Amino acid sequence: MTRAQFSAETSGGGAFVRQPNRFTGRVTPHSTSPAGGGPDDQGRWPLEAGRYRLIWCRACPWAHRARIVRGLLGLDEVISLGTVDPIRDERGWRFTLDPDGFDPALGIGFLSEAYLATDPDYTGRVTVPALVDTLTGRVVTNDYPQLTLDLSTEWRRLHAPDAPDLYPVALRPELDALMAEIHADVNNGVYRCGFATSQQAYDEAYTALFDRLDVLSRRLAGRRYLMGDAITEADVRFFTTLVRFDVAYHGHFKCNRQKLTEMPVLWAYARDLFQTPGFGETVDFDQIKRHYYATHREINPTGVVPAGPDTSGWRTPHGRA
Ligand SMILES: N[C@@H](CCC(=O)N[C@@H](CS)C(=O)NCC(=O)O)C(=O)O
Repeated sequence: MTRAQFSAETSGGGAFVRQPNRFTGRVTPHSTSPAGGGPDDQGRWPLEAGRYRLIWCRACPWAHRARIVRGLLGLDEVISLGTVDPIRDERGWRFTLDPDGFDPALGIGFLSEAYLATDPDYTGRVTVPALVDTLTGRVVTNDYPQLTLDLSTEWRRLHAPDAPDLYPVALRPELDALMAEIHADVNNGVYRCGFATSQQAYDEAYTALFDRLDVLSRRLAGRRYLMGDAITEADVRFFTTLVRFDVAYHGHFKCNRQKLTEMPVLWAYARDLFQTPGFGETVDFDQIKRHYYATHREINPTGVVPAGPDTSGWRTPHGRA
């Protein structure tokens, strides 16, 4: 019998079906709770600078997008950052990068402590990103797609004066549809390739992935960013998968029709973003490789981490304008 990386999230046909997000609180200026209060009766937490903490892992694409959006919007001083080790042990994400092994703001050694403090019966995977309330230690949300959209919209009052509009109202219908396609075929598509336990499930995911990359490559041949002249949330979401493509997905997840470096438009587009303030400095290729190759033991039982590829090309001129 084939063993799945996450058996509770694998269908009878061998396809990877991602678990739903358990915590879906929202931080919003529309909360009726006072400052320092908990969520109101609609699950809305009060908007406050310095209160909430974003827990991320440098290796994780879903957490990485929150880290980038936070930076682009100038929320670095407003939402603090806790970073977990890319290697989990049997107790999950741990704060072993902090000097004494505890997150200094939350006082916990494992992210699971915050999940269980919020829901003692929680049995799903403990995931990053998570936005945690530093006053109570409770998880506000691990709903990664809503989290970044909320940073753009609900947190606007606390943005830097020159913050970009990553989710412009006029573009939302097209942007939402585009992001749904990118999620299904690319962001989650690489996981559907890597975690498939049947040939058919893998073949379907692989075909959808590269068909979508071909469509996006044609789109980006005629425009600098996915929605035109300005960076939007869609670019952030696409970037976090592209930047992991050659170091992790091409080999580890068998997404190997081409490497990113062999897809000229997408490679130049990804380099353009990488060299934009707020993107490249958040990327840690070493942690990305160690996380994927060393923790998914069902698909890489030895845990050996490859030495390559050479990533020096990311800083070479991209030629896009
Ligand atoms: N919250 C989502 C996406 C976030 C996610 O999968 N994050 C990964 C890291 S890239 C994680 O935290 N995994 C924990 C685990 O696999 O136990 C989910 O539950 O699938």
